[in-house]
Amino acid sequence: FATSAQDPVPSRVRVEDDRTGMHPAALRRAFTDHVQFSRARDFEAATSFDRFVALSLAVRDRLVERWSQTQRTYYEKDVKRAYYLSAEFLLGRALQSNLQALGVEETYRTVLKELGIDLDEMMELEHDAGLGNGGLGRLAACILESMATLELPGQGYGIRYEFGIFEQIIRDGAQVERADEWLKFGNPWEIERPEYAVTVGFGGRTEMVQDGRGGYRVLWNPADHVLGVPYDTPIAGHGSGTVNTLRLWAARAHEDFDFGLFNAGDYVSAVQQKNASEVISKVLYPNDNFDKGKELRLRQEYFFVACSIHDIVWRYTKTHDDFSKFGDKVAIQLNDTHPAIAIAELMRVLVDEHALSWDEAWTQTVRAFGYTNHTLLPEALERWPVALFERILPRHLEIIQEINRRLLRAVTVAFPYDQGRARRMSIFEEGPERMVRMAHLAVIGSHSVNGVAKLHSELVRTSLFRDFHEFWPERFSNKTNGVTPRRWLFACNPKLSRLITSRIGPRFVTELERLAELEPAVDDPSFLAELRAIKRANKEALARIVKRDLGFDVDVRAIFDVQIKRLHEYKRQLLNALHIVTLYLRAKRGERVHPRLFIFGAKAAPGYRQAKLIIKLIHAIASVVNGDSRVPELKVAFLPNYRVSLAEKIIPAADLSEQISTAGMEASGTGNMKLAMNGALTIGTYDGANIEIREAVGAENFFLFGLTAEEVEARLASGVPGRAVYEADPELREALDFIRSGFFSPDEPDAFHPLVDELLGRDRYLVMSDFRAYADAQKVVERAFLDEEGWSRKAALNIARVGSFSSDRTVREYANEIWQIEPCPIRLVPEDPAAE
Ligand code: 4GP
Repeated sequence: FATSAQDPVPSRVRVEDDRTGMHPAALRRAFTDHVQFSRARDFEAATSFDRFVALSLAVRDRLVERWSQTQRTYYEKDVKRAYYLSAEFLLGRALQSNLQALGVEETYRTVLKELGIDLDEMMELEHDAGLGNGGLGRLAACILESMATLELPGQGYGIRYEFGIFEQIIRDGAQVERADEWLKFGNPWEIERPEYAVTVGFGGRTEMVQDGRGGYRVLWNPADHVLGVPYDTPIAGHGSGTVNTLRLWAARAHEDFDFGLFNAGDYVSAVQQKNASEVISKVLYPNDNFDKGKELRLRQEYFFVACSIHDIVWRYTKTHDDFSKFGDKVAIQLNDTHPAIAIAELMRVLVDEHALSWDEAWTQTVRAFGYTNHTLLPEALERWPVALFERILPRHLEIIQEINRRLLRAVTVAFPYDQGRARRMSIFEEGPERMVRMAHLAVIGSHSVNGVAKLHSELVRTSLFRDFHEFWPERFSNKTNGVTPRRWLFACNPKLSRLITSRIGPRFVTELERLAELEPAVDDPSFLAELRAIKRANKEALARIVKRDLGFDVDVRAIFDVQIKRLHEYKRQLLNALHIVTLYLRAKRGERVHPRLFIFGAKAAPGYRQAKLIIKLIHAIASVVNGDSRVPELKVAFLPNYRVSLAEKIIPAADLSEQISTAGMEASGTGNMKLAMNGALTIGTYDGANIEIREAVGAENFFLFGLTAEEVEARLASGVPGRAVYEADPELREALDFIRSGFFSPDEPDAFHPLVDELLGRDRYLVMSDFRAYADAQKVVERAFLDEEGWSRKAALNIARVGSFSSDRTVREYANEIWQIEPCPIRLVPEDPAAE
């Protein structure tokens, strides 16, 4: 084979064949062989999708050796491992990440080019793995990637949803949902492992039986069983030899799922009932920051938790005869309360199945668990009716009652004259319907509780879990979120990465703090000019997407003003919309406004009426504004089906990052970090990680506005209605009047009255209260943007100063302060003795 690319493999790696070799010749053979043998296609007849799968398999082969070696090393060294339990993993695409992790992207690009294939086009064929709603699920994906890059022994556990987050279609300016058939054409990254299937019980009864040692133990006889089949996905570290595992469980009917019907000869009904079990892993609940309390959701949670705890205990007992070291070898992180039932499940397994005493089991359980809280919104806190719990998980309810009994005894001893405290701290909420509070279970059963940004962790301590913090102050800490710079800078913004590399070398990719070395360059006009040229090129690329998907031209000199995140009232897309209307009316009056393109990406939960109406309003405004040839300076682009792979295209093109939540309501935010890392300036409230971003980049490089969390609390308590603000602000009044009059919805003039009524009434998210400060801050933005040089200097400072928002920093903090795990470097085999 004639080859043109350089061999990127260090000389000590000797293995060199079609399955593992990194030489251009081996990469080429691997690809063409997979087309021929895995897809059974002549090269000429292969479709582009065949090629995508073949390339993915060739890349996967190269991960497999490292994957096995990683798992073997962990086992041999008997290292402590961290298990990340999460109902969501919003992974996005894998091909480019894996190519880059292995360091073969450029080699493959050249090899494919010789075959007449464009790698970038090929990467576009991959369907996003959308097994999450938003921030919480994407954080889980960043954390796994950072663990592998930092060579930390870790594993993720979750659910292999057959349908991930729904596909959003816009029809007549409104959101319509379609099922996300991400597995329709197969998933080249996963490996099914039916041999490790786990049986999970539901329902039934408990009884006391003799334990054979003169005592008694509890026996749970579940009414139904479901099988959990694991599917493993490799999570490769960038430039490390580590490949960790994400194990996702799929529900299958258990063989005895309905003996009765089979015996009665009703074969067809019996087979039909298989569906009832398999429905458990069918679909991701599409709610962000909201708990709907559905029975099937509780079943999903217990299903994946029971499988995962079984797996963790099984792995531990392979190398240990008793459980005295369980907490030394196992850390389990609960990504919010969705997997919190794991605390009761581990107790059940240790006490009922392994005959530990309650105290021994509880000691190991608390040592193992850590809990991360991701939201303070009351509607998101999981509470389950006791009656439902008893029906589905009778043994777990007994265990939770015992956990609670012991807690309340301890609380009463510590605070003997404080009756209210025991009631407030109880796992059970009394009322017309008794409820199980999952957050309380999570706090009581974990040695560590953390929030995800400084302000949020402070509010966790002082409001949400105030009593618990007084009782166990040492349990509480902060772990500010981060994002992986591999995906959110290196991969999504190759031009900027090249510029950074040309100035400070490539090590920022795994050591993001090194971005600080760019600081001297912010006063170098040639650096700033290059930065501007890159932003412009990225904006041109996004403009082509807008043209392709929405059909209109945009001026790349406009401010690209970006709000991309789930549609939620507390995130206040409505505030942004009111500002657009204000600018539009100013322009109509002949005032000068700088050209702007407002870019939105947002899915609304299918059952969230106000959120869907806000999407409709944005489309209605877009249709008027974009169609008004007398106001050519303003355009509104709502890009449908916002998802990880779309974010990767929008973020590098953003000038302005909208982080405008009601203060105290956005736990952290992570899009704010991604946008700043790519040189967008933030307009934001004093909320979540915005506060820390502003501290890092400098107040003069951040557009702050609005009420503080304390002021929000006070104002909500005193109940200032939106109408008072409306009366006092003529510009706001005009904007709202236009919306209410049906100007943007002539066919349906009343369409947006529910939104206006909320604003003029309760205004729960203080959109009205913050409007003037926001509109004024936007004027400051516009002035700053007119100063090209000044703006790019601010952008450069944002890039240079966001080094601490890497998920590597976050994961290091979890590893050192919560999990107590250490890096375990993987030596690739066989080593070349000559290289030693
Ligand atoms: C989200 C928070 O809303 C967001 O602020 C945070 O950055 C993210 O978690 C990761 O910590 N919470 C959820 C949720 O997505 O459903 O609670």
